[in-house]
Amino acid sequence: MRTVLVTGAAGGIGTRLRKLLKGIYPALRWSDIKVPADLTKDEQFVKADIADLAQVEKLVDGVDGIVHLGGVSVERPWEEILPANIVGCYNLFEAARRKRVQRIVFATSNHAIGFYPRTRRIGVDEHVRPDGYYGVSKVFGEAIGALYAYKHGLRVACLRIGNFGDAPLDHRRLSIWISPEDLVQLIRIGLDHPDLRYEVFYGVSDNERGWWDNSAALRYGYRPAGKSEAHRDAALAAQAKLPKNAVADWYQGGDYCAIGFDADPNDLARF
Ligand code: 15L
Repeated sequence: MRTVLVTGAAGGIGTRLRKLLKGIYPALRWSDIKVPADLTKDEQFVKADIADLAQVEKLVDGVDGIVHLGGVSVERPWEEILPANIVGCYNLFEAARRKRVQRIVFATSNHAIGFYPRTRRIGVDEHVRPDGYYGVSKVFGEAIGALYAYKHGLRVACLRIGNFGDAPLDHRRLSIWISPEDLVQLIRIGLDHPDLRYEVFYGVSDNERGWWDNSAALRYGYRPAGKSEAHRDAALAAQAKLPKNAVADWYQGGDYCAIGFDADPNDLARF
């Protein structure tokens, strides 16, 4: 991997990666729909709207690998998700195919499987259970990744990221937290591992309370170092200040599951 493009450079994860990936790959190209406030002179930045295929084709020209973080990163109305996350994701894969990019690491999300109860341990072979339009867009990204891998020969790693940050923020995040360094490990596996064709990995640290079987990532050499239990007291103290919600507290996706929820809450424990 010589030249790596990272989309979503101005977002929370992109902003951290701009420091963490420096020096790992010879050339890094950063992109976003808006210019990052802290952009430095030595960073190569291309402003682009991923909803526009012509712009994306130019953007990916000459890169070997892409880390696709761009698009909408939270639950939003369908009208916002469609151009940024569905059309944008198609554009990214299609432009990569046309310009012969070898690899894509796609940032999917725990919200692709948010409607699994916290009592279930799941791997990557269960049915998806998206918890909103955002989650649906991540399922779409995982699917188009598989299509372009098996039909067009791209190498694709989909990282179902839990919650990225220096520490887990609350009770739920104690199960799904991923440290910045562990995410970098997974990105490097996605960009560099010689045996990879298409995989879905959980973007999660080594959390005692984890809900996900991440053996696929472990098989590829992932050795997470972060442990959420080290931050337990602070996370539980923060949780104690949050309102309770039967739906959000039951499902892995938390608050996203409760947005617009109007199914029978008595069914929670049955499904
Ligand atoms: C995500 O996918 C979001 O991008 C992030 O903002 C958080 O909401 C995270 O999931 C989470 O579930 O904590």
